[in-house]
Amino acid sequence: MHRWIQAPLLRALSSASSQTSGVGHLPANEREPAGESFRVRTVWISDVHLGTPGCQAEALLDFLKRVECDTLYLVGDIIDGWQLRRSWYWPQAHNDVVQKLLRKARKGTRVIYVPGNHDEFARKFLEHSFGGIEVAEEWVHTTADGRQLWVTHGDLYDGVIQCARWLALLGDSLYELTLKLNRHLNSWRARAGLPYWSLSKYLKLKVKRAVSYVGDFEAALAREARKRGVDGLVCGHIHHAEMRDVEGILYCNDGDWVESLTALVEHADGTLAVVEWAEVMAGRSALTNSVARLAEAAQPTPAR
Ligand SMILES: [Mn+2]
Repeated sequence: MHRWIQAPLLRALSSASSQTSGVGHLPANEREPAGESFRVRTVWISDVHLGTPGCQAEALLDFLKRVECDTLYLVGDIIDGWQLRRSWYWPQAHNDVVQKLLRKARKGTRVIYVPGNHDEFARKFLEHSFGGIEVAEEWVHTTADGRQLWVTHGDLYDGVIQCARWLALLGDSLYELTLKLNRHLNSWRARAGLPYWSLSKYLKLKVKRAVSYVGDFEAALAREARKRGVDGLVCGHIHHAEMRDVEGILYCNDGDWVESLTALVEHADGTLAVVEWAEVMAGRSALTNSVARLAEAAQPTPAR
């Protein structure tokens, strides 16, 4: 990574780790009470793309605020070095995500960071730790029921990235464009009272399914997992959360936080599940609205 990116990033990371509490500003994640939270054994998130306007940092903060876990895996593309190299974009919410992650590490969550292609700069720090976050090239996780899951971002097994980096970079710019359209479309939908709908997700599924890209990716990873003698794998990279059997290997993809807002979790008994946070948030606001309507209806009519 270029030094001019590295310096502000490291500054952001180090100021976050040596948090001066007290005077004035408290990070957003420490201002609000925890509210309703839930506990799982393990959480996997990836493809957050901090440093890009597409990153849905507020939704991720909402998730991180409410989830408690023993181990948190950051499965790559957490910080988008490719985008930051083109233009610097680092709003407060993105800092808050970094601070929240460091805070979790400080408070006893084991945080393991497996870098991806957009944050390949972090691969320079393999076997090091940033404020308690361990950086590793890949990992093998053992579930509570004894299954072994290989954890990798997945880009190393992506035919497009491996064979034609220029195509990957072009695809990246087109992807940014659809994300931009997606933001405009959804701010319009929000004004019209319609729920969030991902244009980019829709287009990508159409296009990539058509060229059997997703299938090839899944099969390549399952083959690698079999070579390693594990029961399954957890990856990210293609921004499509999924859990399915691929030739006898459990393929899990934790999705992303730019369009689908998903995470993979392991419950105390070893059961795995994909969490769709957009749905959780929509459910919550529907509940808040109906409670507000009920409260309104219960108001006595003022006597005249
Ligand atoms: Mn990736």
